[in-house]
This record gives sequence, structure tokens and C-alpha cells, in this order.
Amino acid sequence: MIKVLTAEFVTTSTKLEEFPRHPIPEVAFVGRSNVGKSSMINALAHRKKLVRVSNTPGRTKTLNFFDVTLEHRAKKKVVRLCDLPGYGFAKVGKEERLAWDRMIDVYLKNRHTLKVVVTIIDAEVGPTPDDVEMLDFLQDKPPRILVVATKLDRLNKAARKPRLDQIRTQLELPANSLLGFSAHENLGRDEVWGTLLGILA
Ligand SMILES: Nc1nc2c(ncn2[C@@H]2O[C@H](COP(=O)(O)OP(=O)(O)OP(=O)(O)O)[C@@H](O)[C@H]2O)c(=O)[nH]1
Ligand SMILES: [Mg+2]
Repeated sequence: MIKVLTAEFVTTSTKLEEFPRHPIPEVAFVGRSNVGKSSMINALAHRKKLVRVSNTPGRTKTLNFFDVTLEHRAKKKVVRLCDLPGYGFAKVGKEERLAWDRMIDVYLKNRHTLKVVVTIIDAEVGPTPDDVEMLDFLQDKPPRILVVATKLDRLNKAARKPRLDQIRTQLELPANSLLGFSAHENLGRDEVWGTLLGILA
């Protein structure tokens, strides 16, 4: 059992030099705009409104850092979660989008405390070309990648496992390296935390 003891907002920022400095192991959440990154952080933190969630794509515009204290096997562990703006959002101006992409790029390449990048795919939509591009970019270098397919609640129960297998095959991921998730039905939370803690151990 993994228990969340505390979850708190640390800071919001767009610049590397302003990111929090304490060397706490960090997990970042990337994915298409509106895929459910912020909702996943709320679900993992067992909180409804730690992070702002919205129907409107492009809600998250800066990097937002949260510290979560967990209790696992009678030990306490602090993990920092970073919520990022989504990629592939066409409705903001080209200039703003380039600035976001640059910000994400700088963060992913230079953040030494970043240990795992959770790449979020929409289980219903499947991997988009932008998702594949992001996974290619993250391949073969630290930080580690965990792929999570969210909004699983949108598929009927019988369709879920075949869909996950299909996405895993499409992305050429090894067995058991894709997790299913739903922020609305609270699916996959323990599996995601378990996998993250395994990587961070
Ligand atoms: N059905 C379903 N809807 C979800 C789930 N997770 C998120 N959503 C919905 O998807 C929309 C976007 O959620 P967010 O968490 O704000 O997505 P985001 O990836 O942070 O979006 P940006 O910050 O704009 O990039 C909201 O309307 C959520 O309610 C889920 O597991 N199932
Ligand atoms: Mg968001």
C-alpha cells in the first residue's frame, strides 16, 4: 500500500534558473494538450484541486512543481511532480507555442533532478504523431520513461486490455511497460506509484 501523507504546491515558473533547487527526485508529466496531465497529478496526489484542470486545451502554461510525501513499507519518501504545458495545441499563436516547446525542451534536457518522464497517451485516441515524436526524443538517454494511457474509463471494460496491448505494439514497448489509467474512475494509481517508486529506489 502506498499512502499519500501530504501534497503541496511548490512553485510555478518558466525559467530553468527559477525552478526549485532542493535535490528531490522529480517526475515530469508530458503529453498532448488536454490529454489529462494535470488530472493525473491530482489523482496521484489524492487531491481534487491541487492542480487546475480544464476542458479548454492549453490550461497549463507554465511549469508547476508539487511535492508529495508518501508512505511506503513504513518509510517516508518525498517525490516532486512537475506538471508541464501540453504539446500540439494549435490554438495558441505560433510564437507562444514555440516558446512552450522551447521551455519543455530546456527543462527535459537540463533538469538534473528529473528522474522519470511520464508520457501520457489518450487510451481512446491512441498515440498521435506528436506522441511518437516526444517518445523518440526521450529515447536512449536519462531520465527514464514511463508510458501511461489515460481516460481508460472512456472504453468499455472488455475493450480496455486489447486497446492497451494495441498501443503497446504500436509504440514497440516491451511487455508490462504501458500502464492504464483513469483519473475519473481512479484506475491505475497504485500501479503508477508502484512503478515510479521502483524506478526511483
Ligand atoms: N473521461 C476522462 N476525462 C479525463 C480524464 N483525465 C482528464 N480528463 C478530462 O480531460 C480534460 C483535460 O484535463 P487536464 O488534466 O486539464 O489535461 P492537461 O493535459 O493538463 O491539459 P493542458 O494543461 O491544457 O495541456 C478535462 O476536461 C478533464 O476532466 C480521465 O481519466 N477520464
Ligand atoms: Mg494541464
